Amino acid sequence: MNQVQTKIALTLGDITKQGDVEVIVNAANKSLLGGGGVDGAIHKAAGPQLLAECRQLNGCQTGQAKITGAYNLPNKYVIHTVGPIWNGGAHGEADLLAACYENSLRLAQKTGLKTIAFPAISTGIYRYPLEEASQIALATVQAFVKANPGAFELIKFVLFDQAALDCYYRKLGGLQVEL
Ligand code: AR6
Repeated sequence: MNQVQTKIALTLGDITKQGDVEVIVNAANKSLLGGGGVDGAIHKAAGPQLLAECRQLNGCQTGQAKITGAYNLPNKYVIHTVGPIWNGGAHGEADLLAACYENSLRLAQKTGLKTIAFPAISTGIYRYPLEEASQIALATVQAFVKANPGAFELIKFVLFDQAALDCYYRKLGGLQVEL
C-alpha cells in the first residue's frame, strides 16, 4: 500500500500568512469572540465575517475545538481551540493542552483536511511555560500521527519568535530519537 507520510514542520512566522495549509488553529478563549495575541491577529486578517460566524457557536470549553470558515485568510478553515490558563501545573493543564491538539486534529480529519498549522497554544497570554507546552504539543501530535498514519500530509508549528522555534527544535529532536 502506498501510504502518504506525514511531514511535521517547524517554521518561524505569522500564522495568518500560511497559504500552504488548509486550516490554521486559533488559540482562542471560551467566548470565541476574539481577543489579543494570535486570536486578535487571526480575526484581523480574516475580517468581520469570522466574528459573525463565531457568534453562532455559543463559545467553546477549554480543551475542545470548533471549526469556521477562514474568510480573508489564505486558508479554507480556522479551528478555534481553547487552551488552559497556566495555574501552576497541578490543575489539569497538561491534559487540557494535549486535548486541544488532539481535538483539533480529530476535527480537521473529520472535515477531510490534510494540512494544518498550529501556534504555540497557551504560551502567550495564558502563560503556559514554553518548555512544557512544546513537549506536550509535539508528543500529542506525534502520537496522533502514529495512531492515524497517512491522515495528514503536513502538520506545521508556526512559532512567533526564535526562542520558541529553538525550543521546538530541541524537543522534536529528542522525540524523533525515541521513535
Ligand atoms: N502567529 C503565530 N503565533 C503567534 C502570533 C501570530 N500572529 N501572535 C502571537 N503568537 P496567545 P494563549 C504566539 O497569547 O496564550 C487571546 O486573547 C505567541 O507568541 O496568542 O493561548 C485569546 O482570546 C504565543 O507563543 O494565546 C485568549 O484570551 C502563542 O502564539 C488568550 O489570548 C500563543 O499566545 C489565549 O492565550
